[in-house]
Amino acid sequence: MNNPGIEKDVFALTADGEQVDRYTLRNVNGLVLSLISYGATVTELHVPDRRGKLDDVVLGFDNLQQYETESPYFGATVGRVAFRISHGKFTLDGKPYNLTLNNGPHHLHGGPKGLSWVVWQSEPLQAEEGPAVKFTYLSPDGDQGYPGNLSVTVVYTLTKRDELKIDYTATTDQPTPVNLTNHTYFNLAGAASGNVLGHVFQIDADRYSLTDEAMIATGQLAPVGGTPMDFTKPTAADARGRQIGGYDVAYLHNRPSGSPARMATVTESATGRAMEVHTTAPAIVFYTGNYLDGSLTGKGAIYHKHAGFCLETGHLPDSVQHPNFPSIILRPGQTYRHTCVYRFLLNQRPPW
Ligand code: FUC
Repeated sequence: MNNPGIEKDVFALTADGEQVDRYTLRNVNGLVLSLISYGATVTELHVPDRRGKLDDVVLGFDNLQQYETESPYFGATVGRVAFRISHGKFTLDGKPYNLTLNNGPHHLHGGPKGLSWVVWQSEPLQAEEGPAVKFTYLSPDGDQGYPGNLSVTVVYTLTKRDELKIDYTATTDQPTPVNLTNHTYFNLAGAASGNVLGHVFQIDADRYSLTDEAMIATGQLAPVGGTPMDFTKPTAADARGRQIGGYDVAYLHNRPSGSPARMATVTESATGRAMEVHTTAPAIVFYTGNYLDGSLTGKGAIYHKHAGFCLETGHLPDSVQHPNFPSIILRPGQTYRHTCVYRFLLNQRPPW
């Protein structure tokens, strides 16, 4: 059981009787990652603390029914277009589209039956970097209102370098917007340990996206300097975060690059755990579980407000309505690519 590798079993059947598979991956340093084919979801991630004690550092549930009915996207793959699209509307090549609505009058995280809420095809891979699982899904033309048949692949690898690496690709047969992300809620002190606002965050971004009272992007990018959004230097989320009800902020990377570049670092002093986020994507959404309210339970925990944080890499929210934001339109013949790496720094000091 302690050898590096991969095991597969049946997690459960959905309410519709579809089989959901589970994969358990182990790397050479004892990290353990569990994934399920419902939503191509991260359900467990066990990481050693400074004394070598393993804790599960991601929020999750104990059974599939909770993932199907009440999940705030715990660990899920999100798309076709993550984050909010105002009133679910966009125009592409002169043609208007109306998406399904699931956040008041708005479209959130790909809609009510988006990629987080379906069973994906899956197969184990033994990559040179470590054990991996490939998930694929064909989202049909018109799915949630989006044009084109979209073929999506997500590969999770638990690398020898203690990384949870996520590689996304997608192709389409009609022009369509694509912005995939992963919605894992981390708590570096352990899933059941409570509030994450004491964690220290550094985010390599000088600008963030302004939003209105419904959390819809206005299209304006503002400097972080002098605001509670400034994480250019390592800062606990606590002091400033409580005043604004926690963070739910999209940042634009200072140095976007074609290959994964470090965009954020998080440390937790009690356990000594530290994690870096590297991505090819131009943006990251920092969310501190502001909508958790104690009504969800799992892994022996009650998930209160700020029980976990998400660092979701991708493009800026509502890019389809703001031509000044980097484009998320994928066209036939092109391949969408996005890599996100969550790297755990074992027995290493964070870079400050
Ligand atoms: C994050 C936030 C959203 C939403 C969702 C569940 O992506 O940006 O506001 O609450 O999670």
